[in-house]
Amino acid sequence: MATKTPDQYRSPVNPTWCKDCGDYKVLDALTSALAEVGVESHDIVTTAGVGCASRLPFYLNTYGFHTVHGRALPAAIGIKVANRERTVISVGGDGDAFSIGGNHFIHTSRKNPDITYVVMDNEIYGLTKGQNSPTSHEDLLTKINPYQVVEDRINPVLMALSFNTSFIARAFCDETEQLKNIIARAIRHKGFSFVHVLSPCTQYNEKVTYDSLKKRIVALPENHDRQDRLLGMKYAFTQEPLYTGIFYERERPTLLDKLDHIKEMSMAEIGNPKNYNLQDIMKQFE
Ligand SMILES: Cc1ncc(C[n+]2csc(CCOP(=O)(O)OP(=O)(O)O)c2C)c(N)n1
Ligand code: SF4
Ligand SMILES: [Mg+2]
Repeated sequence: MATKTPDQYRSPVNPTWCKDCGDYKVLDALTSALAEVGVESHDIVTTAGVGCASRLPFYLNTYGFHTVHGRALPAAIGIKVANRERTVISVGGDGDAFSIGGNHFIHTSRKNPDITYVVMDNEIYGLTKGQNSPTSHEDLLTKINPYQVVEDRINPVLMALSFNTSFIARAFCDETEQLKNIIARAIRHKGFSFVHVLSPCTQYNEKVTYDSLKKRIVALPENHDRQDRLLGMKYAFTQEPLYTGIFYERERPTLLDKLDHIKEMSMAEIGNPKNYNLQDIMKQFE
């Protein structure tokens, strides 16, 4: 297999993101990770919902599906089940993933399909010009919450740990080497892998900046036991510092493993399907 370069995974489309948007760095890290893993462009499918972050598949030289808001994951599951050889990657923002699409995040974790989900969290709805998202800080006043934010914020990594997502990591987009390594490992992981990326919006969230994040983040201890979900929760619960790295990583049967098993069991029960007669089945219900 010839060595791949990140450029091979970029489409000719120029991103419409604002200057210095964190998502550029995620795009670079993702293409570098794909080059490292070495998967062919035509074997990759990316899906996204709606938002600035969700525009990412346009900039990739892969198959892509820009779905509707919050529906990147169900589309990805369908694609993986129908095309098991494909590498399937979903991307999106914090609003897309945890607000309108929050429900899918829970149930995708339960199904454990072999797909990777990269969420670019800027703690704001960027595309629609700055409304609070589920990860926004309670002090962030915006046009829709000019006096006080009425909802508590959520903690995506802690949520994923409670859903037993089989690979869970957090990274800062400006730590490009760490982000690339984590995404590459997430892609190689067999099962549902979630990468929570801290990715500033330079237009609509002046509280979450490169400088403020740089001051808050600390890498997880090198000897962190990634199989220990409870320990992962302890680190995820901590907000100061904000830990980065792989919190949890444990493979278990994937959705396709389970579907294959069901198929085997049903085949064993009915024998050769060619000999099976629909009329005989219908008679059971007469
Ligand atoms: C069903 C539906 N509801 C609302 C919208 C409007 N809308 C588009 S993007 C978005 C939020 C995007 O926020 P996020 O996912 O955090 O992405 P960002 O733009 O911050 O990267 C909303 C509410 C929509 N497109 N469709
Ligand atoms: S509005 Fe924010 S999230 Fe959207 S492209 Fe601009 S900087 Fe990035
Ligand atoms: Mg956002």
